[in-house]
Parts: sequence; C-alpha cells; structure tokens
Amino acid sequence: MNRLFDFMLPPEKSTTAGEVDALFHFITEVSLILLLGITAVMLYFAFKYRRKSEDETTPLITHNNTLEITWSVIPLILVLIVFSWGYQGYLAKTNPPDDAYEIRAVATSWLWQFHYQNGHVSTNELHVPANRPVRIIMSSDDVIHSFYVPDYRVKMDVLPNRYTQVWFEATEPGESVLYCAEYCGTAHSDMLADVIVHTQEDFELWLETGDAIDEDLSPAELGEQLVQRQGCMACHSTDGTVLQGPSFLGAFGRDRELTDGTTVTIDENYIRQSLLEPNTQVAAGFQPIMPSYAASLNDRQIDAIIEYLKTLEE
Ligand code: HEC
Ligand SMILES: [Cu+2]
Repeated sequence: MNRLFDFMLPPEKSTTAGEVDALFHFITEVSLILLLGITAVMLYFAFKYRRKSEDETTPLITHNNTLEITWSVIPLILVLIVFSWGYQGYLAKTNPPDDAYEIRAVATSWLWQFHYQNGHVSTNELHVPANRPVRIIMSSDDVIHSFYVPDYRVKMDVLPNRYTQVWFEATEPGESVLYCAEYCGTAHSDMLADVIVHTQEDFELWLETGDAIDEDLSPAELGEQLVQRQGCMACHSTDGTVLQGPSFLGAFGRDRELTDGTTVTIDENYIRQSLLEPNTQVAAGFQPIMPSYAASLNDRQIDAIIEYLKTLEE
C-alpha cells in the first residue's frame, strides 16, 4: 500500500506489520489534518479580528456550549478509535496462534543464541520458516536486552530470571535485521542478528543439516567464518585492538597471565577451555564476561577456530 508516510517506514515483512502501519498512518494523517486546520483557522481569525481602529472595544463572550461540546466530543471519538484499534493490535500481538513454531532465544551481552526444537543452536542468526507463525520464548543471561525486528514491527524486552515472548509470521523468504533495543553496555550497538527466512522445505533442510554447508571449507576458513558469525568480534579483534577481551592477533603460542596469578601458554587446550568454560581461566586485566560456547560449538568447530587463531600471526 502506498501512502503519504511510507518513506518513513521499513518494508512490511510480517503478517501483522500492515495493521501496525495502518494505525500509524491514521494517527499521523489525523494529526496532520488537525495541525493544518487549526493553523489555518488561527491565521484567519488573527487577520479577521485584528484591531482596526483605536477606539474599538471587544465584546465580552463568556462561553459557547455548542463549540465547547464539539471540540470535546470530536477528540474523544478520535482517541477512542485509536484506543480500540491499538488494543486489538495489542491483543493480536500478545497472543501467539496455537500452531506457532517455538524457538528459544537467549540474549547475552552482546549476542543472541537461538535453540531449536531438534537441539540445533545458532548464534546471531535466527532461522525461521516463511508463512508460519513463529513464537520466540526469550530470556537473558545478564542484563535487560530487547528483541526488535523493525521489518516485522515487533519489539519485546528480554529479561533475566523470567521468560518473555514475541511472535510473528514472516510473509516471504529473505533476510531482516534483529536489533537489541535496550542499551546493554559497551557493545550494545553491535548486538545484531540476521533473521533468515526460509521456505518451509529449506527450513526443514537447514534444521537437519545446519552447518553442513561448511563441509568444503578448510578448517582455518571455517574458523574465520565462525568467529565472524558467533559474535566473537563484539569483544575480540584480529588487528591488535583490545576491546572487552584480548585481541586474537599473535595470541597463539604467547604466554598469558591469569587473574589467579598463574601463567599459561595460549595453546589448543587453553583456547578450548576458554570457549567451553571461559570463567575458569580469566586473563589478567579482563572481566569474566565471555559467554560459554559449550552449547553452540561442536568439536569440529572448536578445532576450526583454533586453526584460524593460529593463522593470525603478527
Ligand atoms: C561478551 C564478550 C566476549 C565474546 C562474545 C567472546 N569473548 Fe572471548 N573473551 C572475552 C574476555 C573478556 C576474555 C578475557 C577474560 C577471560 O579469559 O575469560 C576472553 C578470552 C578469550 C580467549 C582467551 C584469549 C587470551 O588471550 O587469553 C579466547 C581464545 C577467546 N576469548 C575466544 C573467543 C571466541 C573464539 C569467541 C567467539 C566464539 C569469543 N571469545 C567470544 C570476551 C568475549
Ligand atoms: Cu542487548
């Protein structure tokens, strides 16, 4: 639908986006009409009733019932329309259809992890089928985050210690961006994920094979892809810059001092341990904030990341 303010909005890619936009357009257009109307009448009156001569007097008018009732009742009707329209939309958004496909989402500073019904886990990529309602059951491992996909017109806070949910039905295969919409610390603005919408068959295939697409990459290439996709770059760099965590550049083989005063060599086992149980060996000078990847990386992927880190020599 092409309307006056469409240029302000992202594309409508969910079944409920149109309804949200319709209400948005209604409110914007009514406000615009009122603004223009009131301004025009105001200018006209200012001109018409301007002071024309020195000895002119103003008649005393205390009130006008008809006018006062009109300008109370019309706004009341408008506000009630907006309320009941918005309330219907709110009900539709908070009550997922019974047949919705369920995905569990966990937000951690600063990445998103998604757990599917067959045990598959993806990081910073939310895979969903098109034309099927999807219900996301969300929680946070630390602070408050917020699940926000503008293309779907959905936004919901993600809290520690309790579940919240959001649902949507994507209308066509393609990609959209998921943002964290609650300021959650240093790398908040990097806390993005891709929403990847598949056809129903492709989605089943992706659930079954998942990362099989990675088969023909060399371990180091796969490692590089994983480091990009798994959100490591929110806290680590490959160019020597120290972010929340140490840089990967030249790390392999070097000595690392830990917070308990011991020194270890950054080797295969140390990296593996860092990924599976990051808080058992914390590098000195850093906070223990790295999330565990035990649920989302298998042995092959861990090997690949180790191989990739070996290639980052100074
Ligand atoms: C939320 C921030 C964050 C994310 C995301 C993160 N890390 Fe870390 N990482 C850290 C911090 C902080 C440290 C240092 C403290 C520690 O050792 O736990 C660290 C330490 C490490 C170490 C030890 C490095 C050294 O020089 O001692 C390795 C290896 C590592 N991370 C790899 C990864 C990989 C690979 C990923 C992605 C799969 C990743 N990290 C994701 C924050 C993060
Ligand atoms: Cu966040």
